[in-house]
Amino acid sequence: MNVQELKHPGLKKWVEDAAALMTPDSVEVCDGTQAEYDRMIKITIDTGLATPLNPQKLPGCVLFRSDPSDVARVENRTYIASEKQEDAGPTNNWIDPEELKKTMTGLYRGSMKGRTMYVIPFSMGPVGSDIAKIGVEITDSPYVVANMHIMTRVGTKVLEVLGSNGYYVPCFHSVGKPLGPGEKDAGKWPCAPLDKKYISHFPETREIWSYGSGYGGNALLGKKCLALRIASVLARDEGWLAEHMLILKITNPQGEVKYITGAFPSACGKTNLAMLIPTLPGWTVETVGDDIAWMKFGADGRLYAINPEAGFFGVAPGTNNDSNRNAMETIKKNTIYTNVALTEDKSVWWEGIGYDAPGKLIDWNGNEWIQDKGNKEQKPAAHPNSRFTGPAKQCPVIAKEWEDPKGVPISAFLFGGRRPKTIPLVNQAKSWIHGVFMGSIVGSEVTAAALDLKAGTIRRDPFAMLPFCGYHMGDYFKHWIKIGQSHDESKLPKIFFVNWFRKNEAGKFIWPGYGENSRVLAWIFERCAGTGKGVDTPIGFLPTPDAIARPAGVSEDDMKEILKVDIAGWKAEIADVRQNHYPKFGDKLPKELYAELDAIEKRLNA
Ligand code: TSX
Ligand code: MN
Repeated sequence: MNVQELKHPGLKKWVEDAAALMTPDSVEVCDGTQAEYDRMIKITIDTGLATPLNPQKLPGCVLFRSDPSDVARVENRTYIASEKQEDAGPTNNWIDPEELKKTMTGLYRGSMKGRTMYVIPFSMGPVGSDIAKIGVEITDSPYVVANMHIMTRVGTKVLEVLGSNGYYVPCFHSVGKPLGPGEKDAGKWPCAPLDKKYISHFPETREIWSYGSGYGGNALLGKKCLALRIASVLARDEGWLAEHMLILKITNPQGEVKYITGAFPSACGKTNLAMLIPTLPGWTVETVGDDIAWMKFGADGRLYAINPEAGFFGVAPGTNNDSNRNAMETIKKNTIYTNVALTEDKSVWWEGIGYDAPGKLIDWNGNEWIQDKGNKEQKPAAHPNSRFTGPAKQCPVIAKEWEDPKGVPISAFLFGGRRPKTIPLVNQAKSWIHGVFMGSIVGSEVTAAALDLKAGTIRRDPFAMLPFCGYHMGDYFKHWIKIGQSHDESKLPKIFFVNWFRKNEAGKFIWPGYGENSRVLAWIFERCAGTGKGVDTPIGFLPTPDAIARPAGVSEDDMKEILKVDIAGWKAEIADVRQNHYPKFGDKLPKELYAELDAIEKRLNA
């Protein structure tokens, strides 16, 4: 479709103005068809950016290798350009919006020369759902178009809902690599150097401007930029929740169903939990979403969640048939792989795929790679942040209601992190405000894989939203508190803190995790149903010793250890929150949370 055919005058003008600035060779409006997807993939193969994979083993799959400088989200180049700096808060980068637009307009001038400008109308959430939002992304990357086809709902059906004057979030994206006459990408991933990359959000005008990166959340603007950073602002203003949460459906042996959402910092296995295969007989877990939940109140006073996405953009390394068989099944066809290793028979391999490298590989840099298990220094064949982009509908356990436009009613919120000590296996908040407190102190052990000097320390990531909140985190906490104050608490989800990552003195994991987590989910289900047995403690409700059946390999003493209140550990936790964590948010940290801190401390001292 061409620009002249657009029936929305505002959208047409916005596209024309963008084209005048970015001067692409041509402009195309995406229709969302399979033919369009296939054409995008063909273009990337013809320019040497994509490698088709073995059609017998991985039908409809391709592999991309990005530039080594363009492999992850760039937090230090991500901006919340609110009018006032205090509205972005101390945990976001801020630039005056006028100044930032001036700088970026300069960068966008002529940035699409030699390329096609694609206009992608997309819906976050089922097309036409009351909870869904429409965005339009302008991009010069066919890789982005193809990924957006999988991750969102794209095309003509979205333009139909938009009509001639519907609202959309405008999103600019350019890889920032104009082409000279006759120049081609010729196998080189296009992007701009780090100091020219900008991932910018304008919360008052609800605009997203991205420049210089073609990778993941920097470039697929529906995901972190729209569905979290901009949506969190909309949610604050409109009284709903846009959260970094998985959504799962759990069914007990009697066939009763509950829906649970959960927020976890990165590297805690959120996607694995969303697709978990229960070890508990008779229970089933199905997937509604693995990353983002948008939740609004229904007429019945309950909170209903939709997954705004249509696919999974998951980390490949560590994904295998034991950690996540359902993800492995999902990505066997029609999947885009980025920065994983290529095998001789044109299949894929990554560290932690569950078997040794089958012969000579091409690593994510495009170099020959032969596995040397004796060499601890060997660089990985797949980049640690390599990804698959797979359609959610291909997940064997996708819940039948995953695209229900009214969403699914949520019974419980989970918060969790990697906490080797102190934090018990599961702990239920005593009240909404206590749960908000739990969310506000979420933290996770920094793993060695992050190549971080702070490995072994706890990094706090409240609500797993620190990199994804489009406004001041203190105001975000206040928004959660207000939700509790303005709704019937008996209808709100119950809040739980979970920790699959407790270690013993020898540094070994005590809890087997994965499918065995179904034992914990079952207790949470029963607590929501009013049948689960719990004991009231200073830190919340813990399961009674017999409430969670012990899995094989976990001794009675182990179970006691991970379900007790570690008074000294909690006192240290409280002190750390008071001295090091809450002060980060300045005077916008709600007084209700300090009161909660005081109350827990008092109970621990009693
Ligand atoms: O995803 C994980 N989950 C959630 C699963 C539904 N992981 C992987 C985290 C990195 C992404 C886990 N790792 C989990 C877990 O529950 N638990 C652990 C820790 C662990 C690792 C290995 C073992 C046990 C626990 N293996 C053996 O005991 C043999
Ligand atoms: Mn995420």
